[in-house]
Amino acid sequence: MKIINSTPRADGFHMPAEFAPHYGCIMIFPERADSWQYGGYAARRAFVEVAAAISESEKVTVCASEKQYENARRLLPERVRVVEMSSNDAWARDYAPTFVTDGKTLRGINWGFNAWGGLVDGLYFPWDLDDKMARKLCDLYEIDMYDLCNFILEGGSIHVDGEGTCITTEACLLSKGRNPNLTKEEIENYLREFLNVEKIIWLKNGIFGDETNEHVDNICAFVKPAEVVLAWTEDRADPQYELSRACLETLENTTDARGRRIKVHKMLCPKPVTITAEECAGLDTMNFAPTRTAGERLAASYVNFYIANNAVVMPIFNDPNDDLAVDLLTKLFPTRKIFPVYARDILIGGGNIHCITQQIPLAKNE
Ligand code: KQY
Repeated sequence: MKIINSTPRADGFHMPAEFAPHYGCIMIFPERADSWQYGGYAARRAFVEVAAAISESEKVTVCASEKQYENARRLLPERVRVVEMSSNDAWARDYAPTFVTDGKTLRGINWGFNAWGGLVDGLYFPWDLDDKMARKLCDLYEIDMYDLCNFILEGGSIHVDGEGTCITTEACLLSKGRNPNLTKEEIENYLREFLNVEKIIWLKNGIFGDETNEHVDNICAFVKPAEVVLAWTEDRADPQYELSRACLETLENTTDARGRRIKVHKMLCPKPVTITAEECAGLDTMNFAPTRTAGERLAASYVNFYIANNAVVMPIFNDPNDDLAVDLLTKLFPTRKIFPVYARDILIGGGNIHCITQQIPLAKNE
């Protein structure tokens, strides 16, 4: 593995859209007991369901700690590769590499990772093992890497259409805990150079209470070029209403990198999902403090789905709106099988199916 000192833009590489063909997918097995209730027992079952669904149509690698290796190997289907690798938690979207290609070769980007805000408003300390994962994974896949370890960015904070457009949120990328010394223009330049995009669409906010400072991947996702789904509520009394309405206004009043207007499909959220006292009792403390409090609202959204080669793996919550969300994705992805996964146990960790997966695009010579 070589470190490359230029940029993907200079080298003719770009980040493809998630709906473009994949070589595979990376996941990490969950175990930390202050993130996942009751030692992660139920979360591991949900991760296994996700990995099994994705691995029907692409190669899945799951990284597991030495302690969880045997368990992961036993629970995951044989077609899933399990490798032993240390991490602090299980958010492959945020700290596996972002992959770029020139259509022939694959390269990785190692963004800096500081647990969603470092010592300002980060979610755990330390995060050093997570931060090393992109480099280790580039080694594992034998690909060269752009090292951007001084620029803090998580994969869940960006979505691209593969045709020059990136969507992100101001709440996250301009937050004080990430790159406080960079201006919005300087941050845009990093995105232009490293994702190789022409246009960045800045949504103001994401999902209410999303502890990542409101990653875009929980509120809005491309389903094809110039077409997105947007997490929505019709309840004007819900704090989510204003956040989603402002996103809609931005999306309706902009064009993408190719000058196209963007078609927005509203995706109704489930009713507010709150954590129970029993679930909280199953979470270890962090620095002697509880990581969640009973009744706390979790950032539940159906938009946090993963687009695999032949499937869309989506979260459901045992909510009357589950069926509407399944129907919408069935209509929007007519050639893919929709896999709903009951995802409450992933949500309790602070994210969902998109946050625990990272696609590896197919470079044409593979
Ligand atoms: O990308 C994500 N949504 C990860 C959230 C991490 C939360 C840590 N408890």
